[in-house]
Amino acid sequence: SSSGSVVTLLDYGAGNVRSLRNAIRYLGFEIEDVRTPKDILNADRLIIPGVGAFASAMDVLVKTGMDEALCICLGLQLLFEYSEENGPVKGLGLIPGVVGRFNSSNGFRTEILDEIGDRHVYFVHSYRAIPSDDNKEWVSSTCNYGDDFIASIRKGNVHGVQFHPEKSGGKIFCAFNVGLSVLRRFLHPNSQGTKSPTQGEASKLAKRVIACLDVRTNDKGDLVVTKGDQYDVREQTKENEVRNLGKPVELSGQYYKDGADEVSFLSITGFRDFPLGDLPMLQVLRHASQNVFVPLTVGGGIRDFTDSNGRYYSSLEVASEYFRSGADKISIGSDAVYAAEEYLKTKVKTGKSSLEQISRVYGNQAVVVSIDPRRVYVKSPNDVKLKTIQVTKPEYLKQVCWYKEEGKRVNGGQEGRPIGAYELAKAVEELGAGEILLNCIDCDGQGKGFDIDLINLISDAVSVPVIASSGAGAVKHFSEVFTKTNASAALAAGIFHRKEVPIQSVKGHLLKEGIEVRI
Ligand code: 1PR
Repeated sequence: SSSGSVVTLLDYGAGNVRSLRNAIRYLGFEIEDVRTPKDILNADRLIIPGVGAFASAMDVLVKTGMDEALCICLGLQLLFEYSEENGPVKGLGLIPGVVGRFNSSNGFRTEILDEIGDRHVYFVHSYRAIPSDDNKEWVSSTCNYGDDFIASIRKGNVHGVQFHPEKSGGKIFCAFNVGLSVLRRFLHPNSQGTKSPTQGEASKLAKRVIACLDVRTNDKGDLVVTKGDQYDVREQTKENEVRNLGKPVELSGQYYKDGADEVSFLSITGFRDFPLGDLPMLQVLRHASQNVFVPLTVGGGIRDFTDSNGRYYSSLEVASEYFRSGADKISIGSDAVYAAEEYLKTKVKTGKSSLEQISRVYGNQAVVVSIDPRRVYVKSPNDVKLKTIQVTKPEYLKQVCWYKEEGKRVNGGQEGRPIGAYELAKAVEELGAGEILLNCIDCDGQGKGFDIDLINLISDAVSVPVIASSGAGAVKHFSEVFTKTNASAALAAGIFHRKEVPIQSVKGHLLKEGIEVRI
């Protein structure tokens, strides 16, 4: 190979680097992995992915001696002096400033961003670096999320972006892919691109539309996308077969082309036996990540396992295998319920739950907790110790209910737990969840709209982003959830699988209603 088409990649073993590799190859480059610090010094173009958690990344860089090589040539956050994430942890110290936790965009002045214009890029991070007098010569763009944070840096031939170029996919096959343009401009510094006329306009954080694929094996042993009514996925026929709505890889590719901001795969039988034995699901991720350049989340069965030979696998190993196979985020259901129950009982964070461990190594932003509540009506708020609400839905007006967690699966059935969605959400946030996927069993598959009461209850209680899920049946349900609640994303399954409402129509409708979305 001529060195002109080679990119050197420093893969320090955290997060989803597979998608970045796919994107670089897609742009026609070959990848050489850094094996020794020398490879860094010899590199023409070096890419350091920024995925994962600060402390674990620095740990690897220091142990392998890469940190010193990196200080000579040069993920954005690692370049700063310190991070508060699991810390303070010392960074590479190239840029003055500290990376802290969070409590859209303007003024670009770096040419790798020249083609972005007013389009959206994809940020997924719980910590951020703040612009200051000390680092202003580095800062090339900032964004606002509560306060101003650094979106990109640039000095000489060093570029850093806080967002994920490989995941900021516009429509790759037809129009323009924002994220790939950033990567391309870094890799070919002199490439010409058309400048967008509307550069530099401030924009808000866009609301996300997420397509969800509930995946399981059917009775013939094939992995299929299925969909339940209030979580019952079997057809109401004599055969009682598992409803089959298509193939996971094909459908995820379709949803990406249709403009989904993210795609989630939930393995709903939770790999009853052994998740790493569930190779088809890992294959699904590997194949999907070749063509889908928006974030992929995978959930189901993330917990500690002992296989039939007595070998123990930690939930962290299970999650790592998903990240290596192309997942950007993992989603935990049942195991997070256990962890929250234990935490509420003892008030002690052991650091040992899957939720705590995975968020420590891969960062909070990579860990979603899926909550699966069902309404329980009571006569008065005094009847339960848990948080109750007055229902505002016309058919149940003024009744009092609480939301019982039912996602916990035992022998394939559902077992309710004596914990409310509200208490669960607050506990998992403290334990490290970076995002909450809020389902509602009553609304699932009903097409009558999201449970606005529930979504308000939870999104007002936590400061992490909440994904509203269950019940979408028409475009108006999406604008309703975004105008009446603080949800930052809305997820749907059935209407997309049955092709009743294409994702483009949802986005078109939201735009018309004045709601910011990525087009
Ligand atoms: O407990 O960590 O093994 O994770 C299991 C995961 O599987 C959880 O995320 C749980 O939500 C999910 N799950 C378990 N059983 C079912 C089921 O359907 N029988 N599916 C299930 C969850 C619900 C949503 C659905 C929305 C939107 N699926 O994801 O996609 O309700 O549907 P709609 O737009 O058609 O209304 P663990």
